[in-house]
Amino acid sequence: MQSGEPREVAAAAMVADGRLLLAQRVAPPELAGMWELPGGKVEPGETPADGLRRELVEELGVRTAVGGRVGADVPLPNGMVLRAYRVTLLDGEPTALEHSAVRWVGPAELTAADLVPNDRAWLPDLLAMLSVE
Ligand code: DCM
Repeated sequence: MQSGEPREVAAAAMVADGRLLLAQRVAPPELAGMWELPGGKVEPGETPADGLRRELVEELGVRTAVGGRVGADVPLPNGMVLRAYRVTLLDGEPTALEHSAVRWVGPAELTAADLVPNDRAWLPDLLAMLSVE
């Protein structure tokens, strides 16, 4: 267990062909139907990259490579911290195994998307990422 560090939720900023992958949440009720960067809780003993790669297998059925951070830390009400990472798709087509849908979005669709409030904070960073792809 990393002492002194809050537990982390790691989220994937996965970009391919100038588009970003969004996934539609099914729960909790107040977030259901909204779109997020897929990911989840890093387990004790996992690095954030390990945890994120595992979550992306479970949620999307894809093999990925995890790169550097995108955007700022987002403190979560439960004392955890949410962090986004650049992710590259290595193998597979992202499939909504635990979400209601997934879709690839360009800058205009991303700006218009009904993002979960935590992820909306990253919008400028995500748009910058898309514009340099
Ligand atoms: N979360 C978020 N944005 C993401 C991924 C997760 O705000 N892109 C939040 C929702 C939950 C917590 O992190 O408060 C844990 O995520 P999950 O419920 O998906 O395990």
